[in-house]
Amino acid sequence: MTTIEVIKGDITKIKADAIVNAANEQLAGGGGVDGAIHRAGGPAIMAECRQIGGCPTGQAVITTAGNLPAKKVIHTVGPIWKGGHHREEELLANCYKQSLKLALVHGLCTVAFPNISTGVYDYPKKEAANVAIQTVRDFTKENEGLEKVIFVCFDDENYQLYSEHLSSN
Ligand code: AR6
Repeated sequence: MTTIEVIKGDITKIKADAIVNAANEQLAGGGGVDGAIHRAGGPAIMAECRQIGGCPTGQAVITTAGNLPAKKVIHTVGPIWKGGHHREEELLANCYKQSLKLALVHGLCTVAFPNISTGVYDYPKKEAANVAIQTVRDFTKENEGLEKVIFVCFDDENYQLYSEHLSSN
């Protein structure tokens, strides 16, 4: 059984086997959680991102976590919200699935996610929370080996959405 938890806070402070970054296709760094992870983790993370070169939307890659308390950073690229008819839901679900697959391949048992695509990429928060929770639940039912998945919410709105969803069913 995998425990699924929600907490409010800064993902760079989380001591999980892997934390997930909401990156862009160039793995070029940026604002939001991506900026926070690179700032706190130091240049070793960007050095590996440059070597990898990029990541398509809905896929995931893994690097060192540099100076962070986590062991690894999994970088995934969420979809930019374009109204909902551009495979956004499928692509966002893929982010969660591919990140968890990569964690399992690397023997990482605790994984912390930010609320991918709900910042600059503008995915509606409620819909994104539904996709994230459903996808993680399905994946952890079908795959053994993950001890804990933590949804790390930075803003009150996301924290409330996740708390309500996880406690109601
Ligand atoms: N810890 C946890 N969550 C955070 C943190 C933090 N330290 N900081 C922000 N968030 P965003 P996106 C939340 O914009 O929408 C970047 O420039 C934030 O409240 O970081 O997937 C990349 O380089 C929001 O709920 O990512 C890409 O170009 C969530 O993280 C682009 O933004 C995601 O917001 C990706 O956009």
